[in-house]
Amino acid sequence: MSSGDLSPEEQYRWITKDLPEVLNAQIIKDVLEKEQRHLKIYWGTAPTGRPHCGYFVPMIKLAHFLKAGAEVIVLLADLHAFLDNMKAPLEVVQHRAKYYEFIVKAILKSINVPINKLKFVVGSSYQLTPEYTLDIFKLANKVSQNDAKRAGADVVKQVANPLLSGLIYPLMQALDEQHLGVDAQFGGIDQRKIFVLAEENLPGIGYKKRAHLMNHMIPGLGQGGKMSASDPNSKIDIIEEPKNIRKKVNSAYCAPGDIKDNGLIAFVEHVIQPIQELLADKEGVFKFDINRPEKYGGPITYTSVEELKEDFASEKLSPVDLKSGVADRIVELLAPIKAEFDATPEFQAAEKSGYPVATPKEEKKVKKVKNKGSKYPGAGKESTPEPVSEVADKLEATKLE
Ligand code: STL
Repeated sequence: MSSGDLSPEEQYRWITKDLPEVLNAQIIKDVLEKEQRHLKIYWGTAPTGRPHCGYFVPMIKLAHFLKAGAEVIVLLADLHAFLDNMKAPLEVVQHRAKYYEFIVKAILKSINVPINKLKFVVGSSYQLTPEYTLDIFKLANKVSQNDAKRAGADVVKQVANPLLSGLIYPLMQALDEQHLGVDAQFGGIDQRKIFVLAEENLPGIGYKKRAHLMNHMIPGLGQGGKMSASDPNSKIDIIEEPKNIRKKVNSAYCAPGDIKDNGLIAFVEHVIQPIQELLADKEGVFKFDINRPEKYGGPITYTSVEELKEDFASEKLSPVDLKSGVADRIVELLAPIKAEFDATPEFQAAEKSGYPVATPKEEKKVKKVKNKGSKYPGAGKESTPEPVSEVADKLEATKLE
């Protein structure tokens, strides 16, 4: 993928390709056309749960930015993961950040994206400095509680008794643009309210307004397109065994003839097709084989997403056959990433420490201690208290490193 020699117009086209919305596009155009330099852009992610197949969607855009010659930063927002209702406890968040870095690199490598112009920054590496802290306070004197609350409404987990951390979260995300020194921030369209808060308030504390690039949100595999943490079948982890991939795709919600409320079709449109385009380095490329059994019409090949959608809408293509085609493609997509995981002990270690398996608490049979008085055999022996060192270790583990 060559990049340095693209015209400003070509760079702009790659940067904004397939995006549903761009705010302050002029800022980007000015960098490319007037300043004649490459764009500096960041994408933030909070290292919370295990990354799933939805991660391909932002990765495809990072590939476009890199193709345009942009300098791209991935912000591993560890403190945001903590501030969002402690989705990542402080003891494990650093391991999760490392795991996310391995995943992002492995995905990009698997789709042939050169990553030499990609930088990773861990949020806490600069968010705990006096300068950044003072900026939080300055912004806290400009933004109303209501506006901060509303800005986070689509991003911060909504709970019955909302914590103060949910108000700090959007302020910090706005400040990240300044402290990372970028021209633009990229994220899902769910980030829109935070992006607007940043645009409206950074100038008030003496910083410039940035451009914002927003991407589609693709639905998960559950009904109503929900990706739910409580339904493990609604999302496929990036590191997943082929057997489980097929099982999850097979259990996906997929009503015959309905192309709207269909996570599998969205995945074909927003992941499989754009990846084929990137790999072929040619726009519009698409080849989708379905190994349909002879008795249902035999193998079939689609060469456009439109054609596939039409056949599904008219029920010429059945849910079972769509599922089998999508499962084959996902197995192919994830194979090189799983291979990299299996070959890299540090990658495995980050996963193991980031997502420790909750060992079920040993069911200790609590014996009812009958008061037999002090004369029965064995009287006088105290029960063994927990060693002090273990208690201290537990306390230590809850402190910030
Ligand atoms: C999530 C899920 C998601 C996006 C984010 C978090 C974004 C976090 C973030 C944090 C700080 C920034 C920018 C983005 O400066 O889809 O849990």
